[in-house]
Amino acid sequence: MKKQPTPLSFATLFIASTLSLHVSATEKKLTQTEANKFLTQTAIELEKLGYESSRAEWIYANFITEDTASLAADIGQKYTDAIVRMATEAAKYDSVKLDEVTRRKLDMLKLKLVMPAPQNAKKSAQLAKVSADLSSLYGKGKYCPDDKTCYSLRDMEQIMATKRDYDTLLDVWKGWRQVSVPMRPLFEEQTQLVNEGSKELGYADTGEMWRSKYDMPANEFAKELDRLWGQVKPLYNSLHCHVRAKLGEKYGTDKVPQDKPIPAHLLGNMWAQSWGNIYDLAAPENADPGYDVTNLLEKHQYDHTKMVKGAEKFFTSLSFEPLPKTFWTRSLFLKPKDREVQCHASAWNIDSKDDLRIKMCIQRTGEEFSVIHHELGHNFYQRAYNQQPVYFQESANDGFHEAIGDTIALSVTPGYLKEIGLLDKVPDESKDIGLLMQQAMEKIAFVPFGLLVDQWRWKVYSGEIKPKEYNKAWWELRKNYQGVMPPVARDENQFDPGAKYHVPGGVPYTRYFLAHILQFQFHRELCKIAGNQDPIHRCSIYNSKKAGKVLKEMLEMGSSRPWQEALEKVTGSKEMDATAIMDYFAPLKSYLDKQNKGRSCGW
Ligand code: X8Z
Ligand code: ZN
Repeated sequence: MKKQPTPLSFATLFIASTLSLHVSATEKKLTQTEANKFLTQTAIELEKLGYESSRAEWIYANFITEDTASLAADIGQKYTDAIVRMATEAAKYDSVKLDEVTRRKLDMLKLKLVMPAPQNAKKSAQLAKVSADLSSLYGKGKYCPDDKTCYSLRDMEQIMATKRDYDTLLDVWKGWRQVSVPMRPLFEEQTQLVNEGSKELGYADTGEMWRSKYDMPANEFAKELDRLWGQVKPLYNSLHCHVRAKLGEKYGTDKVPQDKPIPAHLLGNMWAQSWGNIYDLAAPENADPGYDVTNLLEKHQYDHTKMVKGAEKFFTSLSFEPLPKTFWTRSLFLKPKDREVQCHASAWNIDSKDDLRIKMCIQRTGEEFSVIHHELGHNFYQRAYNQQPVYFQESANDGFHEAIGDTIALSVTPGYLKEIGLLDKVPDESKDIGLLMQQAMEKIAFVPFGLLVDQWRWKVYSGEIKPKEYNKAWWELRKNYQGVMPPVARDENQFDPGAKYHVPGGVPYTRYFLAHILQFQFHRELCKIAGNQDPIHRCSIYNSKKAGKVLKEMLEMGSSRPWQEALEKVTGSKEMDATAIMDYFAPLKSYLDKQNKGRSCGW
């Protein structure tokens, strides 16, 4: 279907870059006045189209049938075609002298689409259909090991998180990857079509278009990512070494060889993207904090509403307004029993004003409690920039959108849990290594995964990875960045990238890598503003109106200014910087390096 707009396409990102379609301004004398007129008219149309397509998309994602898919695809096509037309029109002003704000609005428009359709009705309709089919395959995906049993993705994620039997995990890991086999030809076709659309808009390919959204030249942005990854890599390698050793103790070094990548099904997560669920296997002796949030939620009988209310309260404690009444009646919190829904969590602002909603299939776990904070971060951001012109109703860059709720979740510390009555006693500092280990297994483990998904897609879009090597190239990147390997041989009959939501969903992934760097930068600075004196991993900004004020000011900017200025607002710096994440985990790094003495690390 149309993945444009995705729930967060209103979070999808556009930033200044100079796209030149070589349209001469002299064809028709274009001026500042013409540009203003064009932007005023276009804004009205954009608002109308956005509203219409959000509603269609919402219904589809909450009620997946062939009919809702085809309706959403039709409206998605109309939306995409309109934006392609607007972007083409906007490019006609490339060589016209304009004021800064007008220029930025036009730039945003040119970069608005994530999956641009070719300017040919048949091809555009085909792109909408193929995208809808991809998304449906994922949303409806199930694994039925026998006639009587069928597992949803959620069931399988639960198994991956809690079971420790090698073969059970392997079965489910392979089972979920059957879902993506039929996606392969659709993905290939989608790639061709969006590349054609991107070329028509003046980009070499879709990857280049995606990289052009960051207020700097596309190739510099790619280098920036390498630089940030280089900062985190030593810590990742230490964590990898330790976790592999622990897995070797658990499963035997024949199953987990100590000089090879880790088998991808043993890390507690369907995609091996975060490892917090197997914290128990790596928990440091004598430094375990002695509680986990899942148990606390159960003990205190938190249901889904109480979990969402709890997360909302954090935001209101910073002086954000409570969520609107309609949020509570229109959101989807639980997996319905009677119909197919897209369970992958998302946050929406249907009318670009205050019709905020989340769609999640909430489970009572600590991990999901964090995801709720993540989603509400999107909602509070969306509301904060709703006074901006429609062109700037976006985050500073897409990493910012993904980082806000996570920043708040970093403040869900033992001290905070005690304050809200979930925890009786804050463990003393001797237990901090346990907490940091848990956190690193979530956050540090994620970093290379956050990077590699789009390293793969960029190469697919540029043609460097050919369809006949989709899977091979995927597993090479998984090995190189993450040091994980498939537990059984994979080949080109499979399509393992498609087993990750954002690939069939057409949602760029680099944003999550950025978010993991940014959230620690935000946390460090907001803690300073809140007057925190504790070590940074013990800081909670709960109740700090001062921190809330600065955060809100940044969110209210939307994408009206380059992201560097938004970052500066909170952190005083214009650079993304991984020293914050490294500082946060510094005590753990020393611990890991001690543990790893005498082990051979690497793969
Ligand atoms: O997709 C998400 C959010 C919705 S924007 C739940 N995340 C990525 C993922 O699940 O793969 C959050 C972290 C990474
Ligand atoms: Zn998100």
